[in-house]
Amino acid sequence: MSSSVVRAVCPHDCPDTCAMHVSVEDGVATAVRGDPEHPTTAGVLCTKVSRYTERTYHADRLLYPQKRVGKKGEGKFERISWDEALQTISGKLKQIAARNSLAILPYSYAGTMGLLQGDSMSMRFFHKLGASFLDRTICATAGGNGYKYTIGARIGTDIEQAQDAKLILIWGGNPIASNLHFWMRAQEAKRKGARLIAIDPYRSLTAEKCQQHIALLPGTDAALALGLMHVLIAEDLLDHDYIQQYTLGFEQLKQRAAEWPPQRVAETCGISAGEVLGLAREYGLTARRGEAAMIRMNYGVQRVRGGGMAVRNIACLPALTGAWRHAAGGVQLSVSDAFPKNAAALQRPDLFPADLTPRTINMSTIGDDLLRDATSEFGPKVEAVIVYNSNPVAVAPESVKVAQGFAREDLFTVVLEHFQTDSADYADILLPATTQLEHLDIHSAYGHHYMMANNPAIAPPGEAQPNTEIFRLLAQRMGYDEPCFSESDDEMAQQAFNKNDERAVHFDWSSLKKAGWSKLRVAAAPFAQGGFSTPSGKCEFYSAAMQAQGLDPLPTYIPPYESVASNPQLAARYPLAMISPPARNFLNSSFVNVQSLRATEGEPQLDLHSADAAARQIVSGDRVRIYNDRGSFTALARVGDKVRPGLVVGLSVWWKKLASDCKNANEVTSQRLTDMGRGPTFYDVLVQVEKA
Ligand SMILES: Nc1nc2c(c(=O)[nH]1)N[C@H]1C(S)=C(S)[C@@H](COP(=O)(O)OP(=O)(O)OC[C@H]3O[C@@H](n4cnc5c(=O)[nH]c(N)nc54)[C@H](O)[C@@H]3O)O[C@H]1N2
Ligand SMILES: Nc1nc2c(c(=O)[nH]1)N[C@H]1C(S)=C(S)[C@@H](COP(=O)(O)OP(=O)(O)OC[C@H]3O[C@@H](n4cnc5c(=O)[nH]c(N)nc54)[C@H](O)[C@@H]3O)O[C@H]1N2
Ligand code: SF4
Ligand SMILES: [Mo]
Repeated sequence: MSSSVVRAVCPHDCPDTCAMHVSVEDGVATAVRGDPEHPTTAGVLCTKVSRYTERTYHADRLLYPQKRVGKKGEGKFERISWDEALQTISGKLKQIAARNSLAILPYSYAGTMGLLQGDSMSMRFFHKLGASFLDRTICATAGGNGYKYTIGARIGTDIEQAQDAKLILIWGGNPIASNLHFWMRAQEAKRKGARLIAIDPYRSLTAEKCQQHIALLPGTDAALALGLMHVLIAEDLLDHDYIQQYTLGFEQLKQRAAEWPPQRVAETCGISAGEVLGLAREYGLTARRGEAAMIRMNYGVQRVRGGGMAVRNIACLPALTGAWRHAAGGVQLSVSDAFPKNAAALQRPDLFPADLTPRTINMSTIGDDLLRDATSEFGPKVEAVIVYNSNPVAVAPESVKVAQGFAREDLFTVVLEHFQTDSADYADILLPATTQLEHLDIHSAYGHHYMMANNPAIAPPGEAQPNTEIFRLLAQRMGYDEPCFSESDDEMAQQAFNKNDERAVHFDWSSLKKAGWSKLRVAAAPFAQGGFSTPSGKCEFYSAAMQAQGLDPLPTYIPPYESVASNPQLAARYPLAMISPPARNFLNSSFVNVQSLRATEGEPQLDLHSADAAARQIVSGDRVRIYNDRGSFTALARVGDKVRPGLVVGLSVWWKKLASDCKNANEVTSQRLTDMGRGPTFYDVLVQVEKA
C-alpha cells in the first residue's frame, strides 16, 4: 500500500485561498485537511471544502464528452468520443469565425481561481480566435473601481495583523460563512479585548456574534460613511498630519460631509442618530488612543446601484483618522493587486487579430445580450458561447432572460464542467473537466499575501481533462501553431508572477511546488506613510479621474434603484427589499449538489420579519412565493427577527433544478448595473411575498 500527502490549494472564490494537504492512499484521495503550517490557513478548512472528497468522487461527475440529444435545457445527452467533440466544436467555431469571430463569446468566472485553469490557455485561444471579450463583472468590479479611485489599487490591511486590532468594523461581510480565516483572527482580537461591530441589514451568523450590530437598509452604506465623516470632522477626531501629508481634497470633503448630519443619515439608513454618533466616536477615538481600528469591508456593500460609491466612501475613513498608521488598522476589501501577476504572459492578448476592433460583452447582462440581434452598436448577434468555471443559468441576474437566451436554437453552446449544472443542461457539447485534486495550478489570493502551488493528487476520473488541455487540443484542431499553444501547465506556471517586481523577486515555481506557499514581500502597514497608487499618490477624497468619468468627484450617496424611499411607486406593489447573500454551506452555486451539504441547508428558505409575516398570514415553515415583474420563486418561510421589517433574505445560490419549483432567487434580480464597474445589482431588488 502506498500513501502520501500532496500539497494543494483550495481553488474556490473565497478570500482565504487555503493551503491544503491531500492524503492519498493507493491512488485514492482519502482526506483533505488544512495545512497547519500555513499562517492564515492554520490547519483549518471550512465545512464545504473538508468534504472535498465527497465532491470529487461524486457519482454524478461528468466522465466523458457528450452531445445533446434532447431539447435545450432538458439535459439529455449521449456519450461521444473526444475526437468527435473536438471536431464538432472546431468545425462550428471555424464556420462562425469565417463570417465574424466576434459572434463567439467565452463565458467564465471563478469556479476555480487558479491562474492556469482559470484564464491562461483559454484566453490565448480566444485572443487568437478574435472572440468577443467578456467583461468579468459579476462579483466585484463596482467595489473594486470605487476602491481604486480612492486608494489606487486593491491593496489593504494584512489579515495576519487583524488579531492586534482593538476595533473591527465588519462592513457588508459575513466572514463566518465567507472569510472564515479572517473571522478566526477577529475572534483572537476579541479575546484580547477588541470590539467587533457588524454593519449589515441582516443578522447573519457573523452579526449575531459581534458585540454590536448596525442593521441599516440595503444600499445605504454610502450615507452611513458620509455621516461618520461628518461626525469625525465636527468633533475633530482627525489625524491632521496624516490628512495634510497623504490625502487630496480635504477642504472639499469637509463641505460635502457637512451636508450629512447624523439625523439625515439616520433617516436615510433606517437606523438611529445615536448609532451614527456612537460608531463615529468609537472609530475616531480608537485611532486617537493610538490603537488599531480596522475595517473589513466586503462585497456585500457593492451589489446595489451606488455600490462603487459606497466602497469609495468607506475607503476614505482610515485616511481621516490616520488608522493606516497602524499595521492592524486601515481597511481591507481585497489585496489582489499586491500580486504582480503576469497576465500578458499567461493570456497573450497580443494574439488578438490586429485588424479587428474588439467587442466586449458584460457577463452581468448575458440574458439581454444573448437575446439581442446584430446592430451597428452591439455588433454581431452572439452565435456561440463557451462556458467554463461558471454556471450562468443559476448565478446571473434576471434568470428568466438568461435561460431564454441559452435556449435559443441558433446558439451553439459548449460547457466545460465537473457536473451537469443548470447551465450544462443547455449545452450542445458538454465536456468533462478535472477538479483541483486532478490538475496542476498556481494561485494568487485576494485575502492574504501568499503565492500558492497546487499539485495534482490523483488521476482524473474517466476521460476528464484540465481546462488548459481542452483549449490546447482545440487550438490544435483550429490549426494554431504558435509555440505558446504547446506550452505545458508547468511551463505556464513559471511565468505566472513577474519576478522583476520586488514583491515577487523570490518567485521560483519549482521551489513553490515543493513548499506549497510563499509570502510576497509586502510592507506590514501598506499606507502608514502614504504611498497610494492613485494619480496624485495620495488618498483621493477628491478624484479628478471620477470626474472625468462623469461621476461625482466627491463622496456622495446614490440611492438604490429599487427601495421604498427611492421608488415609492414600485414599492406600492413590491414593498419588501430582498437580498440573497451566500449560504454558508454552498460556494455560489458550487456544492449545492453535494448531498451532505445540501442536507444541512435543507430547502431554499426566506427570512421574514414577524410583522411582515403576520400581515400576510405567513408562519414559519409555510411555502411562500416571492415575486416581482421579472419573475418568481418559492421558498420556505423562516419568520423571526434576523431581518428588519421591510426586508427579506433568501440565502443563495441554489441550483434551480434542485429546488422544488426549479427556480432560484435570480428569477427576481435585475440586470441593472452599478454606478461603477458595470457590476450587477443582486441586492437592489423589491419584491412582494405571499403564501404559495
Ligand atoms: N460559504 C460561502 N463563502 C463564500 C461564498 C459563498 O457563496 N459561500 N462566495 C464567495 C464569493 S464569490 C464572494 S464574492 C464572497 C461574498 O461574501 P461577502 O464579500 O461577505 O459578501 P456577501 O456574502 O455578498 O454579503 C455579505 C453580507 O453583506 C450583507 N449585505 C447585503 N446587502 C448589504 C448592504 O447593502 N450593505 C451592507 N452593509 N451589507 C449588506 C449580507 O446580508 C451579508 O451578510 O464570499 C466568498 N465566499
Ligand atoms: N442571487 C445571487 N446571485 C449571485 C450571487 C449572490 O450573492 N446572489 N453572487 C454572485 C457572485 S459574488 C459570484 S462570484 C457569482 C459566481 O458565479 P460562478 O463563478 O458561476 O460560480 P459557481 O456558481 O460556483 O460556478 C462555478 C462552476 O465552475 C465549475 N468549475 C469549478 N472548477 C472548474 C474547473 O477547473 N473547470 C471547469 N471547467 N469548471 C470548473 C463548478 O463545477 C461550478 O459549476 O455568482 C453571483 N450570483
Ligand atoms: S472555501 Fe475558503 S475557507 Fe473554505 S477551504 Fe476554500 S479557501 Fe478555505
Ligand atoms: Mo463573488
